[in-house]
Amino acid sequence: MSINLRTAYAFSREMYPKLSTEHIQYGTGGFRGKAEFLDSVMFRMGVLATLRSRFRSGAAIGVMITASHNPEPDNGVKLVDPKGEMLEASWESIATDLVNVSDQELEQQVAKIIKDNNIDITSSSIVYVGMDNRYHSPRLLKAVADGVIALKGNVREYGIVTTPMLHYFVVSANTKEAYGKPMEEGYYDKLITAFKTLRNDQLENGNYKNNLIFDGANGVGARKMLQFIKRMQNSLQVTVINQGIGQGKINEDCGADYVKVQQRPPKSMPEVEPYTRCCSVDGDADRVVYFFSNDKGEFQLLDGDRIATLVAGYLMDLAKKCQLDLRLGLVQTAYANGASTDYIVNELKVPVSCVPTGVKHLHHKALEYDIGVYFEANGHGTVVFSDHAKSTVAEAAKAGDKPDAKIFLKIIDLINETVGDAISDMLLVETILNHKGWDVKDWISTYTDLPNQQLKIKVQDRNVIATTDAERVCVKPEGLQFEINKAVSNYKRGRAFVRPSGTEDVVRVYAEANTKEDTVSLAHEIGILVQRLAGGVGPELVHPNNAHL
Ligand code: NG1
Ligand code: ZN
Repeated sequence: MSINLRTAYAFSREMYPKLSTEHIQYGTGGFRGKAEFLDSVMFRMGVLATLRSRFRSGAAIGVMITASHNPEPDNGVKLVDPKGEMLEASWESIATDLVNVSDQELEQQVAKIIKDNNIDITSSSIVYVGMDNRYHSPRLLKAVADGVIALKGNVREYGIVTTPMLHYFVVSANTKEAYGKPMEEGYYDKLITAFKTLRNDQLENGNYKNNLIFDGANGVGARKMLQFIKRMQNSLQVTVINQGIGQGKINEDCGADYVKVQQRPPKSMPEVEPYTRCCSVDGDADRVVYFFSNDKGEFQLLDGDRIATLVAGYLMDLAKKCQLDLRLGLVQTAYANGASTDYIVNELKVPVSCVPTGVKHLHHKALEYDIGVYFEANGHGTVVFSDHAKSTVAEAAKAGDKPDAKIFLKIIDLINETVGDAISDMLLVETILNHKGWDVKDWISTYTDLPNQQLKIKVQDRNVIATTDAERVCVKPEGLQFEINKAVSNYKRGRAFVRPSGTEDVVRVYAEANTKEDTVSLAHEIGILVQRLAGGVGPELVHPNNAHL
């Protein structure tokens, strides 16, 4: 097989010219930006995915086209490595260099990647491509596919799928189907079979009622949930709201990010009984948070930290009941509510570690345990099991004398270990609540969240902020951390940090404190500090209490 690269680049210049010279970076969620500027990025990512597949001896590489929880005009692309993990860090910079070179330099840059990595460009390759349901996604998918074809690679298009489905397909293919069948039906089958077995016809138990409201964020998760419902035969009663298609824009006033950050239900929320269990996923269905309103009509959030503690507690009990000596650990980020960390340390007595934002950091750390539970507060997370854990549980289940080991085995099947999966996580939470006979009141009473708030601050260049210690300490610009410490010291149980977003052109501020009022004030103070010391643009932040003045 010979590849005429020159023809490929001429083709790319005409079909996918680079329209913007603004530098973009492969961040926490790959490349993100306004969809109209992404065609050349997509073409080049098709090229890169093919090279990566060849570099990894022909293993399937995934390319997901989505801007996750971001608004409809945005889109993005991220690559999935052979084991289902996010693209290896050293290739993130290769990706960044590749999308930033001019059309004229593209040929040379690709040649450099091939040479530096000693890639045999005639060897076999396969790229799996999926997309969310944004209207520009099909156009961008074609650009990725053309990038693959330009290098005479093979491409398999999955059409509209959730991000975790694509990760599952990649892993299934690369494990020669040991993990499952790399097709949509294979994914439904695996999860639904495990879920139904675990429910074992006990659809209600104690306080647990078989009834859930599912906010699909007008995204791909809504569509896939409807497919689940068709196949689940009422083993879970779900009402899907924000289904997309004529019901609103993706993530607009709904979805996991809106619910978590705004701390309120989706705008389109129907009237429901107090304490009705509701959950929201994001646009590509890799995050989920739960919520409900109490009998005073107050909104109550059960976020990723709650899911993590629920899951870790349950798995710990299960391991104990099966008398299995497995090391369980929990991984969080700085966004985890301080109260959840206290609960994990003091009540669950599980080792907990804090890593920088971005699922790749959490996933990586979780792999150090036999059972690694990781969740970002925003609801992105899963559980990973070591080979030792899997074989120990399988042996115990086979021995037959411990019925809980059979449950444990099915729980492993129900979990999409490849990446955070909103639907799989939701099915896991439903299973645990059912087994415990818990409703949302029982669940939320495990600990009391500290009030918390996030702000986005626009600055000239967000990279003037540099952090250390899992993003909890700001080392640049000089003096900012000193001022943050000073502000925090005035608040009981106060904690705050700042970091540049990896997916949006903003600096994020996080604050928590003993009361809601204190939290709002602390967040405001820190926001002003960022504006003053890190090159804020636009008008100075107004304290919400003065907003009407
Ligand atoms: P950035 O924009 O880097 O904060 C956001 C989320 C991450 C992760 C990525 C990927 C927060 C505070 N940050 O990253 O947790 O989910 O998007 O989509 O929620
Ligand atoms: Zn997402």
